[in-house]
Amino acid sequence: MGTTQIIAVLVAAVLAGFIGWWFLGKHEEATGMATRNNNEQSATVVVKGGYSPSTIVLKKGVPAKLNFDMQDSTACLSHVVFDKLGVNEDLTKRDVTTVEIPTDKTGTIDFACGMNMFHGKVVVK
Ligand SMILES: [Cu+2]
Repeated sequence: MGTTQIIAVLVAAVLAGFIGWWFLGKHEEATGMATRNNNEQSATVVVKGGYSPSTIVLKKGVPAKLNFDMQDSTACLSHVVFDKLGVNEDLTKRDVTTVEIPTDKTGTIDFACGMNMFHGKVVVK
């Protein structure tokens, strides 16, 4: 192997490592667990250029509240829409807007901004 080939292999290895780290890191960051106490669970979603975390895992059968912490001033994210639940909340009225999530059955409940550009989901399991 010539020097050029060795360098090419090294660069490829570094790139592969970086891509792996990026995806794993992202994945971890994107999922949030709800905190549970007594017979209630809640989770906070920060709204700032998107939803963080964008996936929230809830436990089935425990009443759940999602607190949307509004830190974005663009019109795009001003509303949060849960199509399945018939919820369309204006997040600009309060700093934190609470949405109650039914947890009577397992499944995924999607939510999005008012223009359907940013997405998140609640997974009940
Ligand atoms: Cu939008």
